[in-house]
Amino acid sequence: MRAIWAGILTATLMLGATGIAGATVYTSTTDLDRILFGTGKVSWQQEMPGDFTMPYDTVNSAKLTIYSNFVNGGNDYVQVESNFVGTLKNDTGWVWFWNPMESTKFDVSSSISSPWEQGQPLDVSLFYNESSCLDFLYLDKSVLCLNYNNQTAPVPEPGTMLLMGVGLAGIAVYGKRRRNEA
Ligand SMILES: [Ca+2]
Ligand SMILES: [Ca+2]
Ligand SMILES: [Ca+2]
Repeated sequence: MRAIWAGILTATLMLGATGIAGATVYTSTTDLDRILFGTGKVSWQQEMPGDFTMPYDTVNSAKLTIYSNFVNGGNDYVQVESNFVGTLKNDTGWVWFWNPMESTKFDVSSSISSPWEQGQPLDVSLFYNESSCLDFLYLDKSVLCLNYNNQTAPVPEPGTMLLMGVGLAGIAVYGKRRRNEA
């Protein structure tokens, strides 16, 4: 009898304690497509997976790639969730009419931290400085690649709650019997 109660209780606690975990890869693209002159700030939101929340989910890696060209000076700073993550790579194209897009990859994993609400986007800002004569930069798009362990918040189901109740009652009865026997 004792073993049956212990088995039910263990199974119940295991069901209630954890959801299903697994590494998930998610990507989102934000089209920016703009020419920036002088100095200033551009902000945008990068979509995050709809089932991502913190606590519960954990980030394995998070890379944000920004595509741009005609970038000069190494003074164009990228901020993610209020953290500076680096500068845009200077443009290496030298032919005006043939200028391939440059990509700069930023590690933004430390910018994604608890608490993170469901549906909350990633806030990104670019502080640009293209202030020399006739200077500008072209901002094309940003792409997020997020690898995370998706875990669901434990939601006890009515059946589980009932089992747990029965299990606890069993322990109480068992304990009382032992005391009475002693
Ligand atoms: Ca989740
Ligand atoms: Ca430039
Ligand atoms: Ca610059």
